Amino acid sequence: MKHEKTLIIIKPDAMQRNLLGGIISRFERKGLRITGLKMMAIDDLKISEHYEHHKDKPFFDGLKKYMQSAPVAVMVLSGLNAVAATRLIVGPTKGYEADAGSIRGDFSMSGQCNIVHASDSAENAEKEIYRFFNEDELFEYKKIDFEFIYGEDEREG
Ligand code: 3AN
Repeated sequence: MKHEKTLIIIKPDAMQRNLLGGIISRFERKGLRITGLKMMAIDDLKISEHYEHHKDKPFFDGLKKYMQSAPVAVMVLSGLNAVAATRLIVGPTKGYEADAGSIRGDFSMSGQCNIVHASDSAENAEKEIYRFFNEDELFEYKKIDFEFIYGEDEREG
């Protein structure tokens, strides 16, 4: 296990349904550190890069339309094992299959409108972070709660 960064997109359905603050709060209270945070409209190029693995799927056009239907909020979170820890908070792709207590389990009934994106590996997180953020929009800082979030041997690495 090591300290990692992960990319979150708070999607148009969450923005429209006034869930932004509540979602950010779930990540904060878990102990993840917010390293970057902003709103943006996702352009065609970013959609095609980000959903490359879905570009031949029948739902791609609908997915693109949905992702461009309102601005999104993008976040970079950091912490120990942050990629996997964040995916647990988010839940599996289909909201109607997600466990209660997860973001998708609590707020989504859909496989498309599923509230948030979270990177699925440290390698993809690295690519996704630099797709959405410039270096000067990311902040490395020591949080005063760090020593209460982690045990002594978990603070390095
Ligand atoms: P996840 O977001 O859980 O990693 P992916 O990468 O398979 O899931 O899918 C990316 C996004 O594509 C999903 N978050 C969802 O918005 C959309 N999507 C995935 N599968 C479907 C589907 N069968 N129908 C419509 N949209 C889908």
